[in-house]
Amino acid sequence: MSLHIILFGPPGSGKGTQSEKLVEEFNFLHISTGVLLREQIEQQTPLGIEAKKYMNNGKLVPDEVVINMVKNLLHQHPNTPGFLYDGFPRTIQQGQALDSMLKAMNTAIHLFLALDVNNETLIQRLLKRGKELNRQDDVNEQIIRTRIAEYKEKTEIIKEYYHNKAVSIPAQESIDVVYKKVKSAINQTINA
Ligand code: B4P
Repeated sequence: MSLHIILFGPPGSGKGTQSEKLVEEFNFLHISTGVLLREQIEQQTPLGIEAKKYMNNGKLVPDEVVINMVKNLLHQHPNTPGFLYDGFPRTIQQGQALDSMLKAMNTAIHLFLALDVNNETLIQRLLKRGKELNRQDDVNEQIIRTRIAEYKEKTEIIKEYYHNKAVSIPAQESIDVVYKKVKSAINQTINA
């Protein structure tokens, strides 16, 4: 049976960073809607051209776009040890769509890991990445603040939606310290 784990948190909380380490250690399939969207932008597909308008302004991309991307991936990997959702779901509608897809596969979310970091640290981390990688949505503090506001308005509530699967992880410390906590929560789920 494959595990289904959501890695949740505001922009800059370490979702992508922790996912990389988890994928290496547990061999999970990494489903990052942010990565998938940036690939579409890179390839200048119609989907990518549309998504770019939202992403570069710090706004969420429309639900149907991301839901379809995830749906396609779920059916392509029947034998993976686990699916790691990074940055998805970001709205209640996306959460409901994911639950229906999993129900149709006779499974459900096993663990919802919520990374907690304060706003000032988020902004500093993203501005630093903006300088290092020149990611368009990281270079401007106002766009970063819009992303955090979108998170507060549309995304944060998802933690309540998955409350019976949720584990909060204080994620202010170094990448390796946070990883130890994330890994321990996953091992507890595996061994339950
Ligand atoms: P994402 O690609 O998901 O990007 P993100 O939220 O900024 O976080 P990410 O996971 O990449 O970065 P991390 O915190 O690991 O989304 C980008 C955009 O795509 C969204 O704004 C939206 O427009 C769109 N989108 C994506 N999914 C969508 C969906 N489902 N619905 C609608 N729209 C969607 O790392 C940030 C930085 O912090 C890194 O430089 C890292 O090195 C550093 N860092 C991480 N942990 C640290 C630690 N413990 N200590 C110090 N630095 C740390």
